[in-house]
Amino acid sequence: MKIYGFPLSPFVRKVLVTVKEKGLDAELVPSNPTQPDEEFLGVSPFSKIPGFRDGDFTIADSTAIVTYLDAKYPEPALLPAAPEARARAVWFEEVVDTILVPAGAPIILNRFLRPRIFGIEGDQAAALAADEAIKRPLSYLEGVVGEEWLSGDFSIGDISLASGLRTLDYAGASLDAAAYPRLAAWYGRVTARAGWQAAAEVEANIFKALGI
Ligand SMILES: N[C@@H](CCC(=O)N[C@@H](CS)C(=O)NCC(=O)O)C(=O)O
Repeated sequence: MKIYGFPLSPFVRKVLVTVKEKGLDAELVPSNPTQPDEEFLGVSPFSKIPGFRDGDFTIADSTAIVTYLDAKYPEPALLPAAPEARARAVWFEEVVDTILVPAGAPIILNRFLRPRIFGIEGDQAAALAADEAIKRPLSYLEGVVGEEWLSGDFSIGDISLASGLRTLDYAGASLDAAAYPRLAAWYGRVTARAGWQAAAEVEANIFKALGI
């Protein structure tokens, strides 16, 4: 199995954590979506990370990859069987992918990627506006997070949200436990899991190898 991309991307991390939660292994192939090589374009035709290969099968998009992984390697299930729980797990995944991550993207771009990776000044006004923009999805999530997981058993919703929050950590926008205490407690539960820790180790090694 191969995952193409960098785990700074919450979408790449989502796939990596999914693989580890299922007790599987995958090679993480560093791939730059702005400078795609042929192998990467072969699995991700629009040059987005993550791309994925399992034997002869290739697919891109984290949601599509996780859907494949959960069907092919069903234990433990990360898409719940009950219709309501499954729908809510996908809902939380989508809240992160389409609302929280786009709202927080200027924080990553202007406080991490531009100054630390591209060596150019970040747009601080854009980052400050994004600090405000992420409050709405975070407040919503604070209001709905339960005593254990987001949708019954641990699911793709939990993985997706924790992956998004972890990316914000890199830009110094870590979750404020005073403002979001229930979410912070839930994040602690996710990051204590063996699957998360195994993925975090892979991620740390990549960042170390890149000197970041
Ligand atoms: N819906 C896609 C989103 C993938 C995506 O937008 N990845 C970003 C990195 S976080 C990317 O490849 N951006 C490069 C570009 O758009 O050129 C997924 O879930 O995989």
